[in-house]
Amino acid sequence: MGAIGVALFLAVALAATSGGGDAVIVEHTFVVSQIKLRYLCNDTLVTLVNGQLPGPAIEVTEGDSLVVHVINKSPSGLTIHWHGVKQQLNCWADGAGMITQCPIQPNKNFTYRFNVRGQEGTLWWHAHVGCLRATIHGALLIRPRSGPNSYPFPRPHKEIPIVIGEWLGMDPIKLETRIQSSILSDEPLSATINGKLGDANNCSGVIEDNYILNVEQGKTYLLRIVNAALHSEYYVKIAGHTFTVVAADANYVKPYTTDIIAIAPGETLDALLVADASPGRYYIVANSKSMRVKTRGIVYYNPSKRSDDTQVMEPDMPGKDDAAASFYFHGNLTSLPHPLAQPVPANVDEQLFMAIDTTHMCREGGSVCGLVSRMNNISFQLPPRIPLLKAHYYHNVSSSVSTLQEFPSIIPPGLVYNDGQTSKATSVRRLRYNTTVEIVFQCPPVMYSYSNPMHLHGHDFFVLAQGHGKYDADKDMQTYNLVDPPVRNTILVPVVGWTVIRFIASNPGVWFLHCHYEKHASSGMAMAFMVENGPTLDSTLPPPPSDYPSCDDQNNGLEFE
Ligand SMILES: *[C@@H]1O[C@H](CO)[C@@H](O)[C@H](O)[C@H]1NC(C)=O
Ligand SMILES: *[C@@H]1O[C@H](CO)[C@@H](O)[C@H](O)[C@H]1NC(C)=O
Ligand SMILES: *[C@@H]1O[C@H](CO)[C@@H](O)[C@H](O)[C@H]1NC(C)=O
Ligand SMILES: *[C@@H]1O[C@H](CO)[C@@H](O)[C@H](O)[C@H]1NC(C)=O
Ligand SMILES: *[C@@H]1O[C@H](CO)[C@@H](O)[C@H](O)[C@H]1NC(C)=O
Ligand SMILES: *[C@@H]1O[C@H](CO)[C@@H](O)[C@H](O)[C@H]1NC(C)=O
Ligand SMILES: *[C@@H]1O[C@H](CO)[C@@H](O)[C@H](O)[C@H]1NC(C)=O
Ligand SMILES: [Cu+2]
Repeated sequence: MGAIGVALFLAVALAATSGGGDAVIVEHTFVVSQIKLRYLCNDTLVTLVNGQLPGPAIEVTEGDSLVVHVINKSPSGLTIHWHGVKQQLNCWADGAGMITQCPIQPNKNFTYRFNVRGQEGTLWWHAHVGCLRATIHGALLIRPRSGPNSYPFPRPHKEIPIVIGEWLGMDPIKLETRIQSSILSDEPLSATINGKLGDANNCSGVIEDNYILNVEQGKTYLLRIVNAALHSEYYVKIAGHTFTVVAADANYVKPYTTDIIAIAPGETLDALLVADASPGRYYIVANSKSMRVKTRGIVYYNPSKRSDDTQVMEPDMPGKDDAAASFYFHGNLTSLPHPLAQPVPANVDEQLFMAIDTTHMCREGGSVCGLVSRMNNISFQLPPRIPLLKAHYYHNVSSSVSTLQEFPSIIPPGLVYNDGQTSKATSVRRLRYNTTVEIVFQCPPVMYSYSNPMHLHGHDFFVLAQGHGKYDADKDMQTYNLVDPPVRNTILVPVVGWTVIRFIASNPGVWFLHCHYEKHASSGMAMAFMVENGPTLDSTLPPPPSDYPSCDDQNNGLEFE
């Protein structure tokens, strides 16, 4: 741990003292093991990194290199995905199970090595095998190289990670089996803020701990908010306060002041909180948009002088299934001009229409039922033996991935959703290097539809427009924001609606595109882009690292057929 401490100290010291400095190597060791946690009067065995929930927050300065040693002492195979990190020419370190690598098997190690370049703000890391990310996740904070005075907003007094999670009351490994065998009614027992359930939960008279945020009156705090939950979008409010959102998915946005934050699984937000209310106690509440679960913590003013008998102020929350606040929240974000920002590509090389849906289906006369999710009528299946990236690198995808299918570019209008047969396949789409891709995501334009947080690995994208109902090119193209669209890696496609994104496929490798609701992803709402090499050495994917996990000894961790 000594070396880790020194590396962290150096990174922080450089940022704080000089307005600038050299990139350093930030090193961490993640020991993954099963630990019993006691919540709601029950000891529950869960898989954790370094015994922590959430796992350790990683702090770097833009341009630093990260070295993370993962030592797997748990009984399941796993990978760690660095959610939102672009991994330019480094797809091998993306950590998507069976897409970029085989899981790190029990009693094996693997070291992730990557740079964090051209990105500032909040990202996160999580396991990317089955449901393990329910308890294996943490924040990744990226500060500007030229110091905290170069934030494009007033320098905050403190920076506070706020990780929203869900307490399932069981090991996520068990949950996975339950999803596969279509026990779909499982809801989390509670939501969590930084691992705390909060005082709205109790069992046998024992009240759960609150997450406590101590503030000094008049000071400004930068909340670095991550939705690490498996199942739901959350609304976040603090009684008596507003937020100023300044970044989303590690891209700056024009300051947007709001009393409510909407954050879907996979999304991250940076928001300023000014402690400008009268001294007292205020609940910070995170409510699921679609389920009954919630959690709350407390914002304490001047805690040294606090008297605990003051009433805690509560915010008014939107009702269950209120989708409007989320639609408007997402629609109100615009990008901020900044040296790290890229121009919006004006011309599109390839336009893809992606119909995303999920349905409960029974086979064999109703005896086998389960959730089936699809993109353009194909339910994604992970390759069973060889990770796609490895097959791609050695140019033998078609011979080594028997479940392969080309992802269809367009679905005939009117034929988007059906309750009949669905093919299961490893659907991939090849893209020539530097192709500008535009995607229209369409959720079912029918009642009982779901929103879907779609996440693309290895690239950020411009969010050009969103709308309700069925996408209509003639009409809806007029609404594209080509001036200051927000740049993200995850976007919530609204319920009964659509979203249009655009990106340049400038990173050779295999990049997963999937819904960040666990039930949707594990039942097939996914596909992968295979981005070819460019003409030069600096547009060519290098060979795999020497300790790239082997798949030969694979024995568990991946239940997908
Ligand atoms: C504790 O776990 C047991 C067994 O899983 C379950 O029956 C019980 O309802 C749980 N109690 C609480 C308070 O969650
Ligand atoms: C994994 O890391 C641990 C701790 O650093 C070390 O003792 C062990 O030898 C490593 N195992 C392998 C297979 O590299
Ligand atoms: C415990 O929870 C129940 C159900 O949510 C609630 O009615 C009760 O008031 C709570 N008790 C305490 C002491 O908070
Ligand atoms: C921004 O939010 C307001 C309500 O808070 C809403 O009326 C407006 O339509 C939103 N703008 C967009 C572009 O979604
Ligand atoms: C794929 O290519 C690699 C490297 O050339 C080779 O070792 C492997 O046997 C090939 N697999 C198949 C199924 O062709
Ligand atoms: C969806 O795929 C199934 C199985 O391949 C096929 O039978 C069906 O016609 C397809 N439906 C549409 C709308 O394309
Ligand atoms: C890729 O696109 C970038 C910017 O659009 C351009 O500078 C570069 O030359 C292109 N590379 C190739 C190989 O086309
Ligand atoms: Cu989904």
